[in-house]
Amino acid sequence: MDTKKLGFNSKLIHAGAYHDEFMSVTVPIYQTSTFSFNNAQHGADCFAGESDGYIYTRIGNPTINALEKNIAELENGFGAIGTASGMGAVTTIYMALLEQGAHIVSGDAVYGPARGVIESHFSRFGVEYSYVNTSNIEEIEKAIRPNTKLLYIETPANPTIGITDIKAACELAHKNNIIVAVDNTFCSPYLQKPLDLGADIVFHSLTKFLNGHADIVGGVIVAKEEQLYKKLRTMMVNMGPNMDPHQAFLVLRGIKTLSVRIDRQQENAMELARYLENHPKVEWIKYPGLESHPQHELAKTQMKGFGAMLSFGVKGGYEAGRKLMDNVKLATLAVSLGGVETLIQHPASMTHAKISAEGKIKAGITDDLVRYSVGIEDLEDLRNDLEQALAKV
Ligand code: LCS
Repeated sequence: MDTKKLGFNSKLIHAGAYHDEFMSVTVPIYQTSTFSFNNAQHGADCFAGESDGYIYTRIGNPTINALEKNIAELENGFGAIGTASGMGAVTTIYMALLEQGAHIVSGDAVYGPARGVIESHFSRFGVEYSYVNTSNIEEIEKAIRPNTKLLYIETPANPTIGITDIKAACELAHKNNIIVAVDNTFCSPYLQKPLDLGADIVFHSLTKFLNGHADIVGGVIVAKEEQLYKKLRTMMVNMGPNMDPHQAFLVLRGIKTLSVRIDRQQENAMELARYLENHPKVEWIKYPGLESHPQHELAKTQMKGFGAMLSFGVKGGYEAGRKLMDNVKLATLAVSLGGVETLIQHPASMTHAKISAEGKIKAGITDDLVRYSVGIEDLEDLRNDLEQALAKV
């Protein structure tokens, strides 16, 4: 069946899926490291790319391939590359596109290690970097140098929930021959399609919304065009941060319920954001669905929904935030996000701890910022949980 013509919810279930010789309804787990050849010529043809046969799981595997095809269709890309983790996707992109002397312009509020690995490691190989507030297109423009090769955007950003105008950023980058990669982890393709807005690459930590059940770590890269896809795949195959078949199977299972999970999560998120905005002990809150969010209008045009991630500060700063985190009972104090269970964490001391104090201030990762990933529990229970915890602050 040509799944390309199906609607998004049908694609979630059917894109990339196939039936094996036993007509299994779900994609089986091909838990094998290697695949046999019919004869020596067949082996040579597979290596030469003249036969479709599988060779070795780092290079390709039917279960992983099913997931890659599924996500490539969801993101409207040419092809996808599964990786061992979201950071495996990030570093594969960096390795493929940043040579010695190249320059990257990146959002300053991005997942901490995506920034840390450039500042601490890629710099050792002569890669130059500028971290700017990509919500402000002028800041991106000012940072561009003749050797800028990659514009790296995360929107909504982790953990500030800042939003970048993907279309405007891509127009600017392309005028300067710069490739644009967008981290779509906070939205998933259900809420935002960066390739349709002009990006060259979109990638995810599958660990979050796409899998949705906090039981695997994984990543994926989707390229809009064949040439870039091949370059990224070659890098992944050579570097080795490949996905595992069992991991791919679990993501294929999780992805089927993506839209129903996110519908419920963002419904809860909107109500909780309104509740927190009106709470006397809450100093500030950032959620794209609130009129008070500085890029609310942009969010309305770029995103299909406002997502399930919110950040807020409690009056009394870090100590008050700690009190809140120590007193919630239903929300779990843990890093990661996007699963069916509600999680709460403190980025300045946890996920973004490695960014310098100065870098954190510039990026808006304040000490009082508490990040809250909304799950699919009953809204009343989540509100009551926050209410009793805030009462103790
Ligand atoms: N991109 C974003 C936006 C992320 O939030 C994360 C992980 C990654 C990439 C990296 O993916 P991973 O390798 O973990 O699959 N974010 C985390 C977080 O906020 N808390 O714990 C992990």
